[in-house]
Amino acid sequence: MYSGFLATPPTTATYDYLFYWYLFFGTAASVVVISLLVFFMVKYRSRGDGGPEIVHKTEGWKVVLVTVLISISILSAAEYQTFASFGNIEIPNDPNAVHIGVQAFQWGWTFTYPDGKTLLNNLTVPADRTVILNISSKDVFHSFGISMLAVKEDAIPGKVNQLWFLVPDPGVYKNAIRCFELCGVGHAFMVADLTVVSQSAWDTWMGS
Ligand SMILES: [Cu+2]
Repeated sequence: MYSGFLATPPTTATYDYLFYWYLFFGTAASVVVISLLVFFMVKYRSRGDGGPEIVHKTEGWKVVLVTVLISISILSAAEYQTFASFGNIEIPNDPNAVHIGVQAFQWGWTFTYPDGKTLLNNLTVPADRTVILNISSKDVFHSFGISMLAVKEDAIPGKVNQLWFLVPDPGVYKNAIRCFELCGVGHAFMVADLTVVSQSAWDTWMGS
């Protein structure tokens, strides 16, 4: 949950939007299908020998055509919504973005800032600014994730994976970051805090 935020971070908003879109059409489709099933079960239930004769009022191909057209429309719209969202998921081309290095290890996280400073298990970022993380691992496979921002990326030795996010408002989020790849006995405790500071506090810290 991200209920602590005043404004919804764009990464979370993207996934929420897609989730509710699929939830709406998935629910609508199930309501139509289950209603028809129940309706026909009742209408054509066994009445012994004295039941009404079954009459086909519509030619079969018309029903098939309409069903196929409706299915194609909904699936095409779903595909469009999904691909349109990719623009918010891919790493943005933002010259003002802050790049931070993330090194996973058994069992914790080292964050390296633009000025060379490093912090252990504390990711500090400026509010309302694009943050791009360059994620790698010192030893085994790990996975870096922040559930409330709906972001996650594998941390692989010898490889750098990127993810991005933006948090609109300052705040401290305890244990918001955790490892999502079983990596040894310390895995469950492989957490870190996310500290979001104002732009001026960030500038002061970077200058110090
Ligand atoms: Cu782990």
